[in-house]
Amino acid sequence: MSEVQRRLVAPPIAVDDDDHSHLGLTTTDVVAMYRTMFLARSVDERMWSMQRMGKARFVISGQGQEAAQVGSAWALQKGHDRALPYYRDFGVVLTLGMTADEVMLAVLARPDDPNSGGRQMPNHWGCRRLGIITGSSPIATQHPHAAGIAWASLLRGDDRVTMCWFGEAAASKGDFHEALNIAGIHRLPVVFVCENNGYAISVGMAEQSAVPNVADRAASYGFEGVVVDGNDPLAVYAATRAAVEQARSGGGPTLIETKTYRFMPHTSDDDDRRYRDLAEVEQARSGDPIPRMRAYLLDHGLLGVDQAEGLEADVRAEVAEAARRAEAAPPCDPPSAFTRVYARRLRPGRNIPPGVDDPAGPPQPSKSGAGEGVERSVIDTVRQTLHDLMAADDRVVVLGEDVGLLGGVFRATDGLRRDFGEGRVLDTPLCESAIVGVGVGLALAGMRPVVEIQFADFLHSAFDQMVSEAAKIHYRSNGDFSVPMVVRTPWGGGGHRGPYHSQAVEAFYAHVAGLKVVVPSTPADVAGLLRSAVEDPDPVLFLEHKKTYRRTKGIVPAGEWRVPIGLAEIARAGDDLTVVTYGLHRHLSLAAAEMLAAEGYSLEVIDLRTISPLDTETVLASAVRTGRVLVVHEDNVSFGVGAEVAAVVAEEAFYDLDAPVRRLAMPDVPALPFEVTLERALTIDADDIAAAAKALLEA
Ligand SMILES: Cc1ncc(C[n+]2csc(CCOP(=O)(O)OP(=O)(O)O)c2C)c(N)n1
Ligand SMILES: [Mg+2]
Repeated sequence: MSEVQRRLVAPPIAVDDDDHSHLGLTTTDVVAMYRTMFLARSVDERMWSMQRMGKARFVISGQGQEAAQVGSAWALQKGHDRALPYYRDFGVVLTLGMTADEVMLAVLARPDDPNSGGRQMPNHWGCRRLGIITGSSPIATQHPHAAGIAWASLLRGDDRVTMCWFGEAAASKGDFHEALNIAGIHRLPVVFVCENNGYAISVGMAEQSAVPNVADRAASYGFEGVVVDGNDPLAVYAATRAAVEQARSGGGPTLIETKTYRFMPHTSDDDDRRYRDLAEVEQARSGDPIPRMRAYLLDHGLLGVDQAEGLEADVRAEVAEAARRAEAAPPCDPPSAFTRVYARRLRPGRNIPPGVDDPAGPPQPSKSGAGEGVERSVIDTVRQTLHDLMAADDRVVVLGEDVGLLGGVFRATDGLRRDFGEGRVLDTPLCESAIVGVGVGLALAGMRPVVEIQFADFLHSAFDQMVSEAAKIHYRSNGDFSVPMVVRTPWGGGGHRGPYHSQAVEAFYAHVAGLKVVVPSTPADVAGLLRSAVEDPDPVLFLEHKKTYRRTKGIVPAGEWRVPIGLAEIARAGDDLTVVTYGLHRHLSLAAAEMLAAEGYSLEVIDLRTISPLDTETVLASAVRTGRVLVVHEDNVSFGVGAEVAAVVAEEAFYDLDAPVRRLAMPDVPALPFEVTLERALTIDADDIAAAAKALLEA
């Protein structure tokens, strides 16, 4: 007998062993539990037959795991607590109030599916109304969200418990470990429920883990891990209820591992005969939680055979009716594919046909405060603006490495902990993916997190959380969820900091619809854009050039000064050539313009300020007027912002140009070297800009 088989042989339930009343469950409760398990199974079976008939394109099954799902979800307060299920969790979402109709709408990808309106594959659950948080396909990304949501409960004292489900493969991912670490450190009110079915598609437990139990991992994060028979809903309920009570009363997290089995192939695309014997599956079916629970009800006299059969017939009829209604439901409307990209669209989406986009008004410049104000450096402006925002709105919290006690390695958050306390200025462990992921969770829970990533170079670790989660949540949930999170990070070279403390990262993120990318470089813009970013309902990447931190000073207008996201600034007006730039190179381009003015050339300098959404109007109007465009940035030349600006100008202002668009950017080498002369060989200064502009003027 294999290890999997051995643990699947179910311990018999003794007839006189009345588990449920010891657990405070009434007859009605356990019958309802059975009904929900049976409903999950029936929906699942029906969906497979619809798939075989060609009605459903692709299905993911939960058969075999219903006890783990229903038993655990039963311990939550519906609607009050927060749930982050994974893709097999029919039993979880049905327990929490999703209807068979809604599940069937998801299976058939109909627009009225509350989970995603057909945008995601089936089983990618999410329904704000039910406290079910939108989930995605990448394994384990939901763990940091769960930690963030639980952290929000702790900060607000709202007594909610967050529960996060996953397969055992998730325990191999960094996000799992990073999130459990944070949950352990802060004793967060969260329960992690692993449905260990023994396989990650084809890979058995022995090749996934050197320790036999996922629950063993909890010890290294300072909380308890519990192994439970996942085919016994009452055992699962008992363990989960205890964990929920502990979490609710401030006792911190628990990791529950339910040992269970998946009866069906991984998905309708999988052929499980390639990696397991049918005999093993048959053996596992002898521990099937559905007949087992049924036997419990009958043996305890809680249900007669006729009643059980009646209940089952009712459920089957309910599912048949749900399937019929879902099949009859209208299909998706193709133009809706363009909508709900942003919770607040600031500019019309590129290549989105007119008339179908979300409404967008061009951002308006702020009128308040102009003309007054105080002089500050960029770093002081970041700090002061964060201070003002935190004072005005207690949903604003700051988190990151060293942001608390130290005030950040650049001191951008200095004094915030003193003024607002540890609860709102959260020093995190070194775990960029979870820092951003926790930020996503805090935002989903209604907070306004401002995440600091110590150097932009280390944001790469959080790429998945940025592009698969933060950027896509509004779209994938069909607008049901949004992520009002700001990720601030110092970027850029020229400070002799070598390959890993110098990078320009804007192009990676500007490519991703759903994110907004802001790159201010004057104190007034930093203040105004940071306020706009924190108030914006979408995720904003806020890039602060390190070389502007202390050397760039300027007047910051008083009051609630806002600079709209998505609006470039003409930093210097001119007639002969347009320099399009941002970041430190705004200042260098202005210096170059000054140099060339002495030679009689009139340069216009446009500071984009926002990379995405790009202010194409300002760029095009200038290009049309001057006929010459030079794009300057310190990121590599290929596939960057310069390429985008050049393409826009070539597409829309070609006949107004007097010369080809040129790019002045870092050559395609991987990074800026540490040694000063090597670094200088790759960086662009004002002389380089002046020379490139002059060459283009004379072209
Ligand atoms: C990050 C990531 N890598 C790979 C995949 C493809 N994939 C989907 S499910 C899966 C196995 C997951 O196994 P487990 O977490 O144990 O859940 P189970 O499917 O067994 O319920 C894999 C490899 C993915 N979705 N995400
Ligand atoms: Mg598995």
